[in-house]
Amino acid sequence: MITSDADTIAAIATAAGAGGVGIIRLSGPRAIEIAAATLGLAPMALDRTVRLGWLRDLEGTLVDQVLAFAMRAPASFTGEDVAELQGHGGTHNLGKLLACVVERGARVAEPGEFTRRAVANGKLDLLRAEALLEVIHAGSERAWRLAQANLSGRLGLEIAAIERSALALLAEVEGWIDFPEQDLDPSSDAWITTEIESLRAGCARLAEGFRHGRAVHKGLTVALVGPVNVGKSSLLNALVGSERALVAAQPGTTRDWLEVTDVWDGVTVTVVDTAGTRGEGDPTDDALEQRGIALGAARVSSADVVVVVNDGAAAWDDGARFAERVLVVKSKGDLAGDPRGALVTSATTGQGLAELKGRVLAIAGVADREGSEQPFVTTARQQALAAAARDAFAAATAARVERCPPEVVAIELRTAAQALAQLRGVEVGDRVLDELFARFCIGK
Ligand SMILES: Nc1nc2c(ncn2[C@@H]2O[C@H](COP(=O)(O)OP(=O)(O)O)[C@@H](O)[C@H]2O)c(=O)[nH]1
Ligand SMILES: [Mg+2]
Repeated sequence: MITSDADTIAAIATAAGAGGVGIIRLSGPRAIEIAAATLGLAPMALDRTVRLGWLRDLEGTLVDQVLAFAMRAPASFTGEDVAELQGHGGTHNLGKLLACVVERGARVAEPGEFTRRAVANGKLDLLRAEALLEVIHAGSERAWRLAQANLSGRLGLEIAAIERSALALLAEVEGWIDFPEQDLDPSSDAWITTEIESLRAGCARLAEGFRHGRAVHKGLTVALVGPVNVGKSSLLNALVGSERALVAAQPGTTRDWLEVTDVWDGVTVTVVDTAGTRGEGDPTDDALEQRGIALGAARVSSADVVVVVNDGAAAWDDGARFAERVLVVKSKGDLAGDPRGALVTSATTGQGLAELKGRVLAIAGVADREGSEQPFVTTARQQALAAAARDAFAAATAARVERCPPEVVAIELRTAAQALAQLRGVEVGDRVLDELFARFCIGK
């Protein structure tokens, strides 16, 4: 990746396709000069005041009428000189505008390069850059709210507070290393162990909250499984409130797997209906149906939650093979049958459907609305570092309990503080940045 800050980068900042307006954004030392030149203006003529003008290519041909303005470093998104040209929307038109700035010396930006420069120039920390990506991609109300909360810096503040406490404890413990003769009464520093434990708990909450963060951000997949005719397709239709899957009294109606995306309590949920399996006495020799069953099985293995549907007529399936991601349901609750402690639902009457949705979200680790007011980590990078800090605090506690020398406790506290600093984006390597910004679109 080219990251020379001497370059002036340019990109179409608005979404592809037809649109009322489209924006070309430039950033770098020549951004304002190049943008001004396309309008036949001197660089000084372009500032925060919006100018209307005709943009021309190098040969002087009129290309489009645009609004233009500039923000001088460091008062811009990237912290560099930035200029924006707002032309008419449309892929072809914006491609023309972009070509006009490229032929004057700008380079087309890499994905996420504007944001990367903002991070490099201290305009945005890494956590907020990650949140920015999530705001752009938010597909549900709660995903959006979580992303905006992290973008506002809430997560960063919590992590910085834990890091500060860790450094304060480290200073205290290092004091004992320097003055070993000062034989302290062990009970007088018991508060240190208590404090380390509370920092460990804070990091543990962050690491475990990843399940919530990920489910809310990416949405979750729920697969309905069970023998033919237990009412899986009916349940899917009832859950999403529309007739998406075919329902029939004859077994083997669902041959393919089918996905329907819905929003449950503000979270995007993809419900997968699978071709039912058949009992031993009734195997299907239909190759198509067998293929459908195999495809469904693959989809089930990657589902976040598996709902095992029993109607009480077929052999009871307790879903134990799905371990903790299973919810067992007794369907057709309007008919007779022993639910054996399973959640009773009925596609006909709507019984148990709200309960099913709530339980699925809980199994996927989604916190209830009150619980979700706290900050959450949302990426694997963040989760790994929160877990590393948690483990280092746990090791520090263990060292205290075992009355290890203060040097040992200090090492663990320093490790925890380093993990937290990296979590905030301090001193992270180029590889981490390359990976992160590659997920951005060009122009952001
Ligand atoms: N009484 C009653 N019948 C149901 C219910 N759900 C499904 N059925 C019936 O059970 C049969 C099989 O349903 P279907 O959804 O196709 O099952 P699938 O093979 O598991 O997808 C159909 O005749 C449905 O009308 C329910 O909640 N109550
Ligand atoms: Mg079906």
